[in-house]
Amino acid sequence: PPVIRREDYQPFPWLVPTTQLDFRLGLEATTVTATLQVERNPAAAASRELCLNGDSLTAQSVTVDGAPAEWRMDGPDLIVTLPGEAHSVTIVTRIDPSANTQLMGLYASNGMLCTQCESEGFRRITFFPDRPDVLSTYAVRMEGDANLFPILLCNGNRTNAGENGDGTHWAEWHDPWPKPSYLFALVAGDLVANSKPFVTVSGREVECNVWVRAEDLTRTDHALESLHRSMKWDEDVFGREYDLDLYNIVAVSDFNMGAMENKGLNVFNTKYVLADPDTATDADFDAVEGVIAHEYFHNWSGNRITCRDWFQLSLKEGFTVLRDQLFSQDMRGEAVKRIEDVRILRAAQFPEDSGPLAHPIRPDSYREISNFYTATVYNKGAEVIRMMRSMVGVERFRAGTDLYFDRHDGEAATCEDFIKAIEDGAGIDLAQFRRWYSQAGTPRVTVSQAVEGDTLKLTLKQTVPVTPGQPDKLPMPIPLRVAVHSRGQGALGEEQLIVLTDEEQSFSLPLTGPDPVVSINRGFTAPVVIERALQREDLVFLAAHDDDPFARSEALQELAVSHLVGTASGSLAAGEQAAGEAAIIGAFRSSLADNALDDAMRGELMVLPSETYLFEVMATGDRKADPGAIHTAREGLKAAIGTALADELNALHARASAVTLDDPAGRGARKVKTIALGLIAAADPARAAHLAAAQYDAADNMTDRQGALMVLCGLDGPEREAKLADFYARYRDNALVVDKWFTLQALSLHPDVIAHVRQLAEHPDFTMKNPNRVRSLHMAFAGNPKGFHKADGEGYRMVADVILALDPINPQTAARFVPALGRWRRIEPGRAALMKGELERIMAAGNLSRDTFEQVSRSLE
Ligand code: DPP
Ligand code: ZN
Repeated sequence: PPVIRREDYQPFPWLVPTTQLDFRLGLEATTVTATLQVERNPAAAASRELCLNGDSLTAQSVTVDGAPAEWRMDGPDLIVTLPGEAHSVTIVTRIDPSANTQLMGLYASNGMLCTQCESEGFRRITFFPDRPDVLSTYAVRMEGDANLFPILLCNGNRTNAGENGDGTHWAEWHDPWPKPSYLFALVAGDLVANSKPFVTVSGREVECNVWVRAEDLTRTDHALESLHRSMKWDEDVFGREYDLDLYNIVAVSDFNMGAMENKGLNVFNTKYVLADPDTATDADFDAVEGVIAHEYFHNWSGNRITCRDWFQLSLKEGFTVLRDQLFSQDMRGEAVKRIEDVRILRAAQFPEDSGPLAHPIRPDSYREISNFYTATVYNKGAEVIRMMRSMVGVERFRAGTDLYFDRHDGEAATCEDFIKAIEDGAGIDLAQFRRWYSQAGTPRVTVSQAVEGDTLKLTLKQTVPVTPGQPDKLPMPIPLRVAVHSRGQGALGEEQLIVLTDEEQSFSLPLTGPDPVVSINRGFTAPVVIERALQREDLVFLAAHDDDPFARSEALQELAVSHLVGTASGSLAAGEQAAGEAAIIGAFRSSLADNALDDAMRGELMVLPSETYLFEVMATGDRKADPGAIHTAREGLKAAIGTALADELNALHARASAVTLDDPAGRGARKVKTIALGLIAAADPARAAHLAAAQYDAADNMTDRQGALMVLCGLDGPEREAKLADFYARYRDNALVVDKWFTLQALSLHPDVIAHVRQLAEHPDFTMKNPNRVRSLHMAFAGNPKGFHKADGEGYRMVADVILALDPINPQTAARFVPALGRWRRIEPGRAALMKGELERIMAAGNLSRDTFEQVSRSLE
């Protein structure tokens, strides 16, 4: 497959001012008649040929201005010869939605028809210039069986509808806003809506609907309320008002991604719509709210202003992730949300940035764009824009985004356009900052300090690591919020923002008293790794006293990371080992006793660093990660905490168990309850099994029930089997909860987890055709460090088998499994050879999709 390069961008020679689509819908045969009004693009090199992208399509007929046209195929694409300046091109295609297992284009799901077009799915529906810089106004007519498809939905507004009198009916839709093809959507099915109007800031009433299958209607209130909150927030915080009179959300159970921001017709994975306390956890509720917000915010950052080409993906995704993060911070509390977001960044993006698939947030080349919907483009992209915001402050940032929306409304823009608008609107020079868009790799900042009179001299040194294709790196501006506290006096210093721009630079900061302790990268102002040798008592001081709650949790993480990596690499002296453990236990004890903390924050302080992140830290420089040693060290620490703090943890579990479902403090209580249970389980499995079974039986909500079952899944014993069976029997008709049942077993700490996963893959409810189900079992397993990294390579083999089996069915989802194996270079030699061997076996199988081929070949380079 060819490599596509950012620098090769050329505008399309033709404009397509309007597109008329006519669908004769059927599950097995759908006929599409597309009429494109085209005219020469004065801004592009002239061409007599119109190249229309296709993917697995055959043209039934092609006419130009009503007469048979001169056309030919060029691989999958259709080339029409056009003599004049402006023409009407009509093409008829026929597709089989029921055979579409890739879930790109038009496909059948659960008896309904729906679409997914981003990035290049529209070309599986009809021949079209399927690129985001070709904006067109769409008019659509849909016709189909009135029984099978009582509801017919498309983008924009419904302009007309009627019955044919033969059991079929039709609807016409018009979207007044020009859009790229990837934002097209159509849904036809037997659906019901939960509706509630939203009145915009200028007093317009918007009909908001959440469409689901009838049996799911009772679980849609949270999504609808989340939509309303998002609409209000975007008006208040970014000055963005919704621009149609209708906003439809449809929940679909077969979906490759989380959700899709199609204009006026969002299509969602059911996982991010349906929620009630009996079937969804508190975390699920938060995820629904976050994804609803994300897709809504795309209406401005993505739809009104879209991307010129797919290399600019972070223009809409990085910015929209930042917007949804800020929204969730406002809804649920800033510190806890920030801690969660940084945890995700470290677990998902840092490994990407240090591995064979590392790429800048604005990539330079790709073979298959689906592979670039990554944590780098999304989450690091959000961090990069967040840094701009931190440097200029909230008000000037708003001036910058106002200018961006104003300047580029209706355009297909570039990341450069965004940066320029922030520069001009916020009044900041971002010349050097642009390197964050072009350089991959997580910068490392080493910190040293010296007292000089009444100031502290802080010396910072940055290195941006070598990444594939980028051997030489230049220094980048790194904004860091810092404060200098005094451990001697217990005094807290004032916070200020410093920006490291050189490779090495010193800053003079005021001292607050003796024994200065620097609190740095507060609030995680920059997505970097801070390297410093802080004394243990300094970290303990920060963990207990820092006035920035994020910095408190960071100090505890730093304490745990250095202890666990030291333990795993066997580099700690015996005294060090015991002292480190005691310090962590002490910090946990303080968190448990600190009445100023609420449980939501207390819970964050009790989460140990993930094994994935510990691999990252252990595999620094020439050192390799040893997954087995890390797992043992981390479980050992959990057991030590659980043993030393048994009374406190039991008391916490009891206190939290007494809080009722609707108590405002209930969420926090539910969070610490299960965390406490996990620590008790590491120390005293029998007691934990008893407590977990009781928590399971008493549960009046999914958070408690799932938490109890998660702990039981890692233990051996009769409670495990009994509660797993009960859970399945109770929820077998609810696909999203059955997904949880698969996931809990695939993620478990149980020694036989691989055998369990093998059995579950044979379960009658398992299918490779449903991405949620595949993720619930196999993706969960690939994220289970204990099972996946089993020393004999059985976990690797199992994941490679999944990739090979899934690739012909759903290449996009199959390729998502490759990065787990792709990390082999950073793992100890024994496992590395096994992982590499599996990648080679996949490569040797041949006939791979473009998606999987690209990821495997990059992983072996
Ligand atoms: N654009 C979608 C999203 O990020 C993904 N297809 O919301
Ligand atoms: Zn998005």
